[in-house]
Amino acid sequence: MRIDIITVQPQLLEGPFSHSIMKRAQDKGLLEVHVHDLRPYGTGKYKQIDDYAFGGGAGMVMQMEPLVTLTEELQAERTYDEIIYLTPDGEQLAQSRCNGLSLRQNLLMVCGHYKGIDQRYRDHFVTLEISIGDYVLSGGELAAAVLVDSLGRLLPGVLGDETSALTDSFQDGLLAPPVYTRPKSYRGWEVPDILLSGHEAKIEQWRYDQAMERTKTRRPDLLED
Ligand code: 6GU
Repeated sequence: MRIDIITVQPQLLEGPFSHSIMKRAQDKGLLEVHVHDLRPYGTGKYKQIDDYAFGGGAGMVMQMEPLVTLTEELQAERTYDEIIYLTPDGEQLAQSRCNGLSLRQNLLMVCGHYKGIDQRYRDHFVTLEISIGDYVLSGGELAAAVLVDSLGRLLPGVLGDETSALTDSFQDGLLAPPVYTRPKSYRGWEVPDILLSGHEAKIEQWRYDQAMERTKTRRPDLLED
């Protein structure tokens, strides 16, 4: 999978993909992330990329020209399966969407800043709008990082068996059950006996029951359909 990201804050996207699992995914050639600074595509002496909103009101709006120039430069090199705009008024990201997107080859992500981007770019270039939750971030970069991470870890070969994405919370529609590691007893706090029993079927049943119980109390909405 190749992911291109358009941003006015490329520094914000330097860290997240340079470590741990995202780094391994790239080292193995399974994931390529290319961050593109929008600023050089700005117009005039000051490389302007934003302007006042028509109709007035506080906040600047990212202009068409720089975004379109960079987008079309990238599109000349490859066809994107989706052009994703990260925005708090987009579709709320869920695991089902991550699973689907992880099967695509080329994704272009566009990070907004200020009051957002000119609606005409959304109308004519963007194919999917994603939010990562009901709260407002100062820009789309951290949301893009979340999306890239959630996709990268689903690519075949990125996670080993021991960290398989199949046992994640949400992957089967339930929250994950509790987990424990050594020591068996810590300050008198004990690991549940069943996990030490060696009885695989009973352990599986216990985990399922725990996952169901957690989901019922914490996220009953997940059980609704
Ligand atoms: Cl994608 N962008 C911004 N700026 N804020 C957000 C968001 C995205 N998702 C949740 N809040």
